Amino acid sequence: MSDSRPDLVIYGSPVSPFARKVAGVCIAKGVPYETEAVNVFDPPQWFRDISPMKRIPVLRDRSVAEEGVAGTIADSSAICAMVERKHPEPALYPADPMALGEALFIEEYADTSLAMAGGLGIFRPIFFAVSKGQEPDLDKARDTWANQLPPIFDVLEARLGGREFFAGDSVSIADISVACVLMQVSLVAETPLGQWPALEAHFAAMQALPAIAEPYAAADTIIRKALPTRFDLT
Ligand SMILES: N[C@@H](CCC(=O)N[C@@H](CS)C(=O)NCC(=O)O)C(=O)O
Repeated sequence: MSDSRPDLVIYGSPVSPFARKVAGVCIAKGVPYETEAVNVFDPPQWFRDISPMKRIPVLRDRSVAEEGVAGTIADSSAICAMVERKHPEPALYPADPMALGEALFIEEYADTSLAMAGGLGIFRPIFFAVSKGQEPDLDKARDTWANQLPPIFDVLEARLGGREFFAGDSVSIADISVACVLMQVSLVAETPLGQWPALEAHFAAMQALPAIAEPYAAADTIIRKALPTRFDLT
């Protein structure tokens, strides 16, 4: 009897922008995957063993090993690079050395600066409070939208330089990373980007891609149960 299960399992939740990034890379490449939910705030021992930084996502490749540390990779950037090598088409990392470097920098910038501001400054103060039955910290979220995010959006706008993609001439890991992290804000708040027209156009184009839209829809279904409408932070 053949095993019809996909090789790849994403441990985590679509509510994580980093788990959505990995799912997006798989979708863009047509690679089947499963998602297995893990409560990262109180993970079981088997998950602590495969996630030394106690973070989601972690990927398992069942074709390598079905349990234990073997066959697992922690950290979305490491996972996406591995999936690219295993499934090279369509390429999501530019071949040109400079464009590759630019793509990896934008991925890192999204995963750190943008994620810190959007996640810790907006998503968590709203969603974590609401899911505990508390009032959302809208002052903090509004301050983040007004003061912390604009300089980051300025950088992204400048790096786009009016182009369609952040690096190279097709969708890359940079575009997927920025969209997944920015959508963490969209899960809980409106994201008016009129001041940054290239970023606004990029964000709209990315949201139309199944690689971005499908994992986001899974997260949105979860979030909307606790938070029926998004906040206006302006
Ligand atoms: N650099 C990591 C970041 C992963 C990360 O921060 N994940 C969050 C969820 S979005 C997490 O696991 N947080 C657990 C915690 O804060 O204890 C990656 O790209 O995978």
